[in-house]
Amino acid sequence: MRHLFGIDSRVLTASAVVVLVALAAGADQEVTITNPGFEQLEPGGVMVGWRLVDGAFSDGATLTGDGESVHEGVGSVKVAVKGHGTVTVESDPVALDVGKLYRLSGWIHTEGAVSDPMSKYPTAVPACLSMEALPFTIHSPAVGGDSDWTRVDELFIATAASDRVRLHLGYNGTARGTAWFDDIRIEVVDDISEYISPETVRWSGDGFRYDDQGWIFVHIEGEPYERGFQYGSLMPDEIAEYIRKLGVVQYREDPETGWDTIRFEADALFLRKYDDEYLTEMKGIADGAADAGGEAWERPIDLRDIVALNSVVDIGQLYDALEVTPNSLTGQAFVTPDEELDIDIDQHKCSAFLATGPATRDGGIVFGQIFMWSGYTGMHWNVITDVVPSDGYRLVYHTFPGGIHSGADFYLNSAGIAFGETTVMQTPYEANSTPQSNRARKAAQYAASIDDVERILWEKNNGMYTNDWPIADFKTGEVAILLLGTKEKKLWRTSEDMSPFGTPGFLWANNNPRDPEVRKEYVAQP
Ligand SMILES: [Ca+2]
Repeated sequence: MRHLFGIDSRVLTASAVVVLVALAAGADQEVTITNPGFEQLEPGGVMVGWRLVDGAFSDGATLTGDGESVHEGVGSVKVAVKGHGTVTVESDPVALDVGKLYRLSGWIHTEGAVSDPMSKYPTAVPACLSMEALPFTIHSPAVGGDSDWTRVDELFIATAASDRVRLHLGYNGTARGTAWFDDIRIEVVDDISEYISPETVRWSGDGFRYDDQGWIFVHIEGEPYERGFQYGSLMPDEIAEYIRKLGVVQYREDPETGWDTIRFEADALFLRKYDDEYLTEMKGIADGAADAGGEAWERPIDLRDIVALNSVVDIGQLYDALEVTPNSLTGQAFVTPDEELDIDIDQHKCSAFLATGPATRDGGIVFGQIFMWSGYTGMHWNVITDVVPSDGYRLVYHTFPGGIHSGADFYLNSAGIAFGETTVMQTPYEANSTPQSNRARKAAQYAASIDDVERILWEKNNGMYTNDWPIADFKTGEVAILLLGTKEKKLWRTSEDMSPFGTPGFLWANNNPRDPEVRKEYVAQP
């Protein structure tokens, strides 16, 4: 290793200054990055601590140390593309605390840096900073055109204990031109108000809500009625708007009548099947929303509205379920194998995978799921609800305004359990049982193991929303998929026989009911 351009005395002085500044700010507040100011080159001109990322640069892209255009010190890093292209440069690993807030910053100078105007989604940007573990949507503000040295920064919450800084020219698409980077820093940010401005946080008792990049985060806690009241009072307008749209979907010409139909169905079939705990929570949501001015067709939101809102998924499955649910004349009616193969296009819904042990780089669990729903009402599924209940585990789930269950489905709890769901063909309806929305929520609140999730989803199963339920236990590293029919179920788990998967440590769900006993439920039996 040698110092860039051989001016050792200047480099030593600069290092001493950096050390003093770091001590003044609290030595643990700055994350160590190798060669953050691009002052050091290996023999042969290779930049110490930074490199091009394999597979993330186009032909002719270059990374060089530069001593002419610098922000501080004697060197910077210069990246360029040939024509339109892309370059990603990454640092040596940096150590972060998962869940902690950091600020990534640096200086960028560009000449003729212009991104591809034809790239629509994601939107291509010229030069910016990001972290390897962050999704492509999270990066610093971009610098482009002919720009003098410009400071950019980006707050992020660490998602990996070992991450890398990334420097981009042509990110989320291509760009042309040249960019210089210098003085990259990562600092711990202790004050959460730098990320979420206190003025944007709304409170209700111990509950609060804030909005971030299109998502609504709502935290509620306490006894069922108390936490429900917090929930409803924190999003009356969103609940009202979601109700209105569900009414439109049901009956476009007269949405109020459409919604009354859903309310009647939910009241007749499901309201009395919810556990006391969840009915009480929904009563709290209704009262909280009404208290905060939430209205449906100029009357205050009430309990039946919130029960209907939370029963929409169960109701939606009834049409298919009744096709295969027996009555006293059943015996002639059946679904032929050919008909079963002729799966309607809208049967192809959410998909998910689980990987662990031999299927992941570090042996830990990776859980991925996509959610599919119509866009008209689906845009309102932008709520992340965080519940600290008086009984059971803390749980976090992705849902719609006023959802006591996820529906999406995506749950995490403080016992280390995560589970999701992907739809398969609907099995029969079991009228005298508990709604799936109740069972799924209960599993998320009370399960501490894969066995618990299976047991709670299975107990008093009403058969609605026949699903593959991917389940992960982060305490043990085990993952599983539960195919839950109405009278039949099948669990595959990585600690046991995984036939017919045959992929060690890897399970997936793609709307295909793999178990023959569950498939038999598609034929209505007398
Ligand atoms: Ca420098």
